[in-house]
Amino acid sequence: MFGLGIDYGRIKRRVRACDYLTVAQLFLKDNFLLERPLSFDDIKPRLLGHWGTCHGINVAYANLKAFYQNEYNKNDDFQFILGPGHGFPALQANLFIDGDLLKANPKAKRNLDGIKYICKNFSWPDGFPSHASPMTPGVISEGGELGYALGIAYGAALGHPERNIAVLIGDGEFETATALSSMNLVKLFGTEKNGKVLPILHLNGYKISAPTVYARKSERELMSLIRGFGYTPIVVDGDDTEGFQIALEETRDKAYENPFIIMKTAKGETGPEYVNGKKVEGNFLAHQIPLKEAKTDKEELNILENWLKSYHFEELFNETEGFTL
Ligand SMILES: Cc1ncc(C[n+]2csc(CCOP(=O)(O)OP(=O)(O)O)c2C)c(N)n1
Repeated sequence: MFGLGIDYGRIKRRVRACDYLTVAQLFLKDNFLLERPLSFDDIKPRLLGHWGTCHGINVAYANLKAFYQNEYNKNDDFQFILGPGHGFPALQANLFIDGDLLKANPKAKRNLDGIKYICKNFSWPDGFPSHASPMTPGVISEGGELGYALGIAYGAALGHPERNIAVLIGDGEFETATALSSMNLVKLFGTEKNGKVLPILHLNGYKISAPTVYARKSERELMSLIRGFGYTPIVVDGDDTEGFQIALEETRDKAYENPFIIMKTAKGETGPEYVNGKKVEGNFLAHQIPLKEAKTDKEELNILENWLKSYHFEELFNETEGFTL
């Protein structure tokens, strides 16, 4: 399906590849392409990280990347600021797939050795940290302490009319005083001397252990709140790739003054639905590691294997051709 010069299927394939690489970074220390049945020995000894926010990051990044590569916008580029820096493995997957990580790190080759390297070294002493950090190419906001992403985005756009800054804000992060007060910056912007800031609120409904306030508001209430700050809210469903691309197109339309995207996903989407009888996908239990006992519990290991297989990574990468997105 092509429209706006964009291959929607390619965006979806890219999201699948990045989701796979995200889960592989969280869990695997071996058997990265699932060439044999997954065993306890393939699982990292200490499972760290945050899965729940990652699929949404992969969706937002893939859509932005495709939008800025389409034939109308290819002379432009975007800078991505990630509020929930705990979703680092997703950001890393995107930087890896695009070859941006390779520019900063010669070991991150876009082949099986590179996949091994990013997976083994995620959240590892002397390797990559668990959160976005200054060693991550392009990162100017760590996101470990939530709330600053929007303010940093305006700072980066200040005096740089050529910049397009897309900033992903968690709905939990959006409850902080810092994020909310940064919403007022839109009133100080908008001159020709500054770049464009596109906030994308990641409405996945949950923070660490509870629903977010914004998920408990009606869509009408949330949109009115955002309008009240001086933005034009545009709601997109993360699964609707065509809708996402149309929304990005609308952000270019003068009729949409100060566009603000609300991106809806289910927390932990594409991950396990239930573990030990408890709802995980679309619940706060997806926030960190959904299968904590995967190294010792056969049932959890099986769920992990099926989860990884569900992305059909073999259709997206092979050792001879590399990525075939
Ligand atoms: C200022 C601050 N308060 C609390 C935390 C602890 N914390 C880490 S992740 C998280 C939940 C974040 O929720 P959200 O912003 O919605 O991100 P997502 O659900 O996409 O992970 C919280 C509260 C933090 N990192 N920073």
